[in-house]
Amino acid sequence: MLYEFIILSDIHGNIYALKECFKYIEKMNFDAIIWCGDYITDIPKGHEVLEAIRFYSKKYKSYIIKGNREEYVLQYANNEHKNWKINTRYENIVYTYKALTKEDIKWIESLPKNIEIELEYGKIYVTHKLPYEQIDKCKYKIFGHSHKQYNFTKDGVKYINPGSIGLNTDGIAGTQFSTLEITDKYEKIEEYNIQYNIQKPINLIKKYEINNKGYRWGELIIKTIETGIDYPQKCIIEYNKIKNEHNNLDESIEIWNKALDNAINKL
Ligand SMILES: [Mn+2]
Repeated sequence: MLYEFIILSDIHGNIYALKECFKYIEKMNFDAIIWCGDYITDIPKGHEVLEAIRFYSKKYKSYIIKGNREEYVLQYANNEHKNWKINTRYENIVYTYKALTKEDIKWIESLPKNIEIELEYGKIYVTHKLPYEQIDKCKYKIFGHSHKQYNFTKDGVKYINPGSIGLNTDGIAGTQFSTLEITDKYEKIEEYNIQYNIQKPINLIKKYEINNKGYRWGELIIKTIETGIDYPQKCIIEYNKIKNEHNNLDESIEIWNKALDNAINKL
């Protein structure tokens, strides 16, 4: 038997990048799409992305799991985080939640955290974060989360991270996915890096005042789309550094914005 999979992950609300990838994917031969989580937050088209996944998963056989961003939104929806509000560091989650429908929430609730796909060649284990745990009869571990595209073999298991559709941190201004072909004679992994019109998500974020006031998360996301460098991470490192220097344990928007300016201007 021959199996061909499309593997994609970490869309982060970037409907434009997702649509661009599907221009290529729709011309390919494959058996199923493996969706590795983090479809929403950051770029404010979460609802549209979920609609698109539901559409494509009716058209093509799909294995779909949830990522940590879906879990955060579900936790917020279930009132588990009383301190997650607009004008806090968590507003990205709050805004994402507000733009979703009840159907969207129900749908992400229905997604599993992991999936096992049984093939005669062994098992494919799909989860959001790099899995260290031993999985019985597992030949492939497929995951996302780091927004970096790579694959390697360890102890007879092939690890595949397809990078990020919406917000890669591989240093490219573009979108990524991978494919996996398995036969009884060989296996083949291909990594796609595709240019698209990054002005579309950037202009969208700029239009959303909510992304540019308060904690200005949108500014970090724009820089990452432009460069493929992890600016949110840089900002968080700066933030913790300043907080430690000043022995300040409280959440502070002033410190956050100073950290953000440092992160953006330093490079
Ligand atoms: Mn993630």
